[in-house]
Amino acid sequence: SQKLQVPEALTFDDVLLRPKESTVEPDEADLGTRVSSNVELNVPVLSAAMDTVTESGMAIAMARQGGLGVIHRNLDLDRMVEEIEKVKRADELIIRDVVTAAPDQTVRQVDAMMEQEGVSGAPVVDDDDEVLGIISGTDIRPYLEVGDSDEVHEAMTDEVVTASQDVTAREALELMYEHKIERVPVVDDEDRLTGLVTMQGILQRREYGNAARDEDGRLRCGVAVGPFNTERAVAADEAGADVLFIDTAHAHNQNVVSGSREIKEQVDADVVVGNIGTREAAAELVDFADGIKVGIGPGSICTTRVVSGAGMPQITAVTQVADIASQHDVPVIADGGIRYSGDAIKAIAAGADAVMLGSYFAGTDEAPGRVVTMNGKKYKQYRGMGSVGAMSAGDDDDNRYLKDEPDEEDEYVPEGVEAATPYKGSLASELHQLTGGMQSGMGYVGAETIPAFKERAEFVRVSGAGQRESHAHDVVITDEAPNYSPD
Ligand code: RVP
Repeated sequence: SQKLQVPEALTFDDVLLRPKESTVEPDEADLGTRVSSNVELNVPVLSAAMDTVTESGMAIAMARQGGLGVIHRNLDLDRMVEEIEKVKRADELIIRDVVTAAPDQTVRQVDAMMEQEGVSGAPVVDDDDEVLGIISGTDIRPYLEVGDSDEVHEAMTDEVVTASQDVTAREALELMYEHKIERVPVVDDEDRLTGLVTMQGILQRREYGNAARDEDGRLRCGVAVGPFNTERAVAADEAGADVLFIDTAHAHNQNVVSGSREIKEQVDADVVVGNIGTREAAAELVDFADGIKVGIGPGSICTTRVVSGAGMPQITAVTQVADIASQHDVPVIADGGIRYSGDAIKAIAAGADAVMLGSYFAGTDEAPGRVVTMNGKKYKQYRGMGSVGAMSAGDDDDNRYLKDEPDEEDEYVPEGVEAATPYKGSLASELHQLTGGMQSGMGYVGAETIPAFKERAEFVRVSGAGQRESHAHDVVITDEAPNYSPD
């Protein structure tokens, strides 16, 4: 029958990169890319919009390393705004959430407050926010021992060096040097406090030279939103999100397409739409989307293909979408199914500009959730956003996998599972392994940049025997490698 004359679709394990002549040393390979029309990254990697992967902590860490975190949407609107603001403020030169003291507080109160807030000094302001002085541990400690009053206005330094709102890092450093101080309050024309620049903050920004930043030097931040909630999308945009990810399981659905178009018209941020996995779907999105995300069923915790019978193996899905998207200069993100750095660079070879990972990062310190111990091994929780747990946790009217909110838990038809993943330590070291492996792939193919690599890379098809040969085989592994554990 005609029905059975079907095309074949391939995934990561079906292919390998064909080695080519090269003059590129892996550490010279440049991973810079574009994730959407107006947002460039130094590292082509995104952390998944999942409630066990990305909140502000992960998004800050990802952006500092040059990638992008996409905050999940199992959060109410206020929490979402807060999380975005935390990322946008994390590395700001001028801290806006300043811990302040009042002149008539006692030094003991201020000491306790500074300890609790984790700061070592605070501007002293009156009821109108006018700066009266500044107080630090150095002022407080001797005062607690030998002072005869215990009010802040006695103990504080009242000759305060302040800066105006347009201060640069260089100017702030000069003030600090000249006056031997570590923090400079920022004031408006009426001497009212609007922020604070600290030495520690300036040094921290230097530490992350590869960070993904906006034009104002703030960290980049992505956030997932539903296709039918324009209010939420507008709030995310106003909170400063750089990229909105219209987060659906099947974006080649006409309601999703029109909802996404509507959102695109209302916001300044870039709008990435997904997920899809075919050429026809890409053709629907290229004329308005700032980026397209690919993946129907490849995720480690995803059961969509088994539950619904629908899906598209990821290498074929990415090549199909990239065929169309590249003609319209729309970036493509390969989302899901990446277990090793080799998978990530294969996704780029297939035509993606960046990759999104969930399970790879869920075990890191920066992912939400705590470490649990089972049989002496450490794990962190990792669950699909279409799992019963994640669907019932969200108050969302438009969960990605939810058709109609059921009254009873057993009425959900999940497309994801709840699981645990080995605890892995810091995101920075995981990402180092991931990007190091990707650069290695670029070395084997002989391409110094991501665009050049996409052009030059070719696949060979691998048999089952070839795949067994690829993995460690016929040995007993005695020491765990940082970037490999057999499936
Ligand atoms: P992985 O990296 O293989 O763990 O896949 C993560 C991706 O899986 C997510 O970015 C998302 O596209 C998809 N996902 C998330 N939840 C579910 C589900 O419950 N089916 N799938």
